Amino acid sequence: MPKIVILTGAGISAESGLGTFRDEGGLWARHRIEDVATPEGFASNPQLVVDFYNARRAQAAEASPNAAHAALARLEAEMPGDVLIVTQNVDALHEKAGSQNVLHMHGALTSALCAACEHRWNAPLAMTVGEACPSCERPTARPDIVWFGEIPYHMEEIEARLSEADIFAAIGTSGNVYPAAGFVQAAAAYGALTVELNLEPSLVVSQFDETYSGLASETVPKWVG
Ligand code: BV8
Repeated sequence: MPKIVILTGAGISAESGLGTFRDEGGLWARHRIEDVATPEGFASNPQLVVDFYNARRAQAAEASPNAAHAALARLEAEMPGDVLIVTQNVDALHEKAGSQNVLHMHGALTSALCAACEHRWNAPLAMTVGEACPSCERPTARPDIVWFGEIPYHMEEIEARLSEADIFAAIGTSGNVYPAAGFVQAAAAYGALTVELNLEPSLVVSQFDETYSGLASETVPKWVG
């Protein structure tokens, strides 16, 4: 059975009603990245950042997976152990669709992190500034999100799985953000077949062997077969 690594981005959740980042009216259109997705932004205005993620957490909690998430869950069920989803998304739509092998390289809205002792716990729907860590009791709770300038999670495992991949697919991502946008180059160097499924060509489309343009809810079920 081929080993498949699938990178997903905000575009796979767009048809579930969750905003993307760089499309018209996307999340970054309403907020400067520096203000809401950097440690400096959190340090200078924690309330703005906590409110930003509380709003997204509430929206994500209400969102349902779409046919693209469902198709990937079916693929994993048909090939147990051979499919890994590496998502840049912080929503839980892959898990809601039934996927079990999911790595959140940019963190997760459902998780809170203690900036002092690195304890993690299930985030309340609405976090507050200066919330106490349930472990060390210091007022150092923050969203468990990888901000710009911070090191993405699971990088060693991701790199190991890319080196073994027979197929690497990128779904719903613009190829703006590294190191995720560099995964296609790594997978190709290891000999994987590389496939992009996106509404429009990404910034790294030229590095893919195959590309399928269109809505993820249509292209992904067709690709999965
Ligand atoms: C790091 C937080 C060091 C959570 C996010 C070169 C090398 C290394 C680093 C850098 C580099 N150059 C610059 C950097 C630094 C920086 C970076 O990449 N900056 C960019 C802006 C230039 N990277 C970092 O800081 C990263 N850390 O590099 O540490 C390091 C490196 C390697 C190893 C060890 C240490 C940390 C980056 C993480 C930042 N956090 N999010 C949150 O708020 O959500 S990034 C943010 O962008 C989200 O996570 C999001 O998922 C991600 C990527 O965006 P996309 O998912 O692609 O979303 P976007 O809107 O851009 O695109 C949507 C796409 O979907 C579009 O193409 C659209 O056409 C398509 N689409 C829309 N609708 C549909 C659709 N497709 C199909 N169907 C549809 N219906």
